[in-house]
Amino acid sequence: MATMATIVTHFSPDLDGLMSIWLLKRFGGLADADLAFVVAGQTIDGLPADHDPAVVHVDTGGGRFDHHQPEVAGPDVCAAKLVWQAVAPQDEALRRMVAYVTAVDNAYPGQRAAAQGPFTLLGLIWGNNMLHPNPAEAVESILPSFDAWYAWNKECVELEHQFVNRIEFQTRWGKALAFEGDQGGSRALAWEHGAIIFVRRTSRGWLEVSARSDAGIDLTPAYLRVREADPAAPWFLHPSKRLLLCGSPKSPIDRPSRLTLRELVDVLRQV
Ligand SMILES: [Mn+2]
Repeated sequence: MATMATIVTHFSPDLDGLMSIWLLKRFGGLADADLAFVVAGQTIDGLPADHDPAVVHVDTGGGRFDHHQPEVAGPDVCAAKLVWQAVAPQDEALRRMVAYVTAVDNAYPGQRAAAQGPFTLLGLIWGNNMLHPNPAEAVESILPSFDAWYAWNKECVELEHQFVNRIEFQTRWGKALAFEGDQGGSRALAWEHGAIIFVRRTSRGWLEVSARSDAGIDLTPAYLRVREADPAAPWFLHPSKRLLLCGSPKSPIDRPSRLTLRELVDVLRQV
């Protein structure tokens, strides 16, 4: 695609249009493209959407990156999906993001609650469009949120690959899962694996033992045992009694516990 390109979408760009623009700018070689806006469904100057390779229409105009034409429309398609298939179809993190956009753009019943919650990407987009009447400013303002969303999804994909190295074991409270790694989403993934106790050691040696919030667990006995096992380490039992920490990104420490993940697992088995 040419460098001096223009990306066209409809006024008040929505999640689908924004995701399409973001994909073209980050993965489609159109980082420096200008932005232009039309009434939804239309094209620049009323010309066919794809007649000029330097003008790329997304989510409007009936071209290759629109899905409102009868021959393309369907519950499993959106503009962002068409763009993704064209620019980066092998990227698993993008596939997940596009799946979400597809669900929202087609108003899948299960997505309505997520879309209307108190703090959602759609809410940010809506408010952002309110704050920036100039749609080009609105787009530039929201695109970094997609960068962050992508970074998070990549981390989740990587985490799932690394999760084959998890340790599952039994405790007095029930199933526990231990994991060595730095990814923030690992605790939620542990709950998905049916654990109610999550144990983690980061690359900096920081340790975490946490209990699922609805499991009614008091980690005080674990706190007493880890203090016996490594008295010199700065163990911290959160007032909720569900979280036992020894260093964390919010509370970084230079001298972590000497316990390895295996040793911590052994301690917890014996609580
Ligand atoms: Mn759309």
